[in-house]
Amino acid sequence: MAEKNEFFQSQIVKDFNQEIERFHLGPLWNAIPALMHKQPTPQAAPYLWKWETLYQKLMEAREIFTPDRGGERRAIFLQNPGLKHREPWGWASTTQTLYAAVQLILPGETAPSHRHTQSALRFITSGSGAYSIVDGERIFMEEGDFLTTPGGLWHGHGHPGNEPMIWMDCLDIPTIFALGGTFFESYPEHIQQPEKPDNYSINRYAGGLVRPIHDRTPQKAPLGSFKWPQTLAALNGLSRYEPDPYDGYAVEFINPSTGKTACPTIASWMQKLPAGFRSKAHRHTSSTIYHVFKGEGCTVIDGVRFDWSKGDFFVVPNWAWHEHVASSGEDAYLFSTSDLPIMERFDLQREEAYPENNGHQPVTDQFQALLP
Ligand code: GTQ
Repeated sequence: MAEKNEFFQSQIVKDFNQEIERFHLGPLWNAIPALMHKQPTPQAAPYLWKWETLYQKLMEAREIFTPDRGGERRAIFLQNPGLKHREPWGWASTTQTLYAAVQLILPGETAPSHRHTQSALRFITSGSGAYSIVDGERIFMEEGDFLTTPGGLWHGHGHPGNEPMIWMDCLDIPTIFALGGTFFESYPEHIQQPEKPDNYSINRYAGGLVRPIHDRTPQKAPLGSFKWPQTLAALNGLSRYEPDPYDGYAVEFINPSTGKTACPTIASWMQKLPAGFRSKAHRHTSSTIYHVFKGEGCTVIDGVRFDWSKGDFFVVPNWAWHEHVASSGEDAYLFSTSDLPIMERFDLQREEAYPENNGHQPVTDQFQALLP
């Protein structure tokens, strides 16, 4: 082995590699260990953004950027430090495949309607009174609601209410960029006008998974928004029984006309970790972005402890060991999104339980989050 390595570092090989580079050719013999490794070696770093930091930066952006000055939306994205080298703009990668941002809209503002091939979803972190107009339906938003805008649908936002609103966006921007499938189009007018009654799909699907009689044909987004009280009721029902050893009590948002993920490329869950709950560790090829909706606790990722509290965001990269702990004082609620549907479509999804120490990793370090 040592001899082999020496050979691949030898002058004759180096010279040859350099020679073919001129012709835009590459030497597989040197590249293969880095490109075809035994198992995933994520380039995304485990990372955590404190709410205090995100909130302060949004408040600074509030004065500087307004939707009518261009830029479409007042959104600040979470750039994974391990993926900054991607050009341009780090592909706005929060994980290798997904983008996440926080967006602020003020009373009286509108964000123009547009459509793109990227799929989007939103989770409302604070405030109420604004709407998203998706495919001609104004969907009013409140804390804890989950909204989906699958690729190709016109969407804009408006805020007739009276308090600032903040939500999380998650899109498959890095994936669509890598695949070369990006299309973007502005609506011919500033913002689309309602073509359906307000909250139409929410009202029609108020029974949860019971669907209206003629909705038997699969649609992209038959239900545009999943209201928090319904999600909570589902979690409360689930909480009467044993928790999942890795995720506590978790429900997945699904498209009621297909039974598949609410967004075709992004899976999303709300999960409750009861006070004092400690999960076991596992890892999977899908990567996850978490938002702490309520409560506090920590997640151990590859042996490093990430402490979190309400409002924080953190990333578990693909194939990273992870386990969650909720503080003893109160239940924790985590909203999360992942590229599971992408991995499943490429037949890449794999999962492994942490094999030692009754499923718990030794903790070797603690993450120091940046504060404003
Ligand atoms: O609100 O439609 O963070 O189109 C990125 C792209 C938000 C949005 C983002 C978008 C939006």
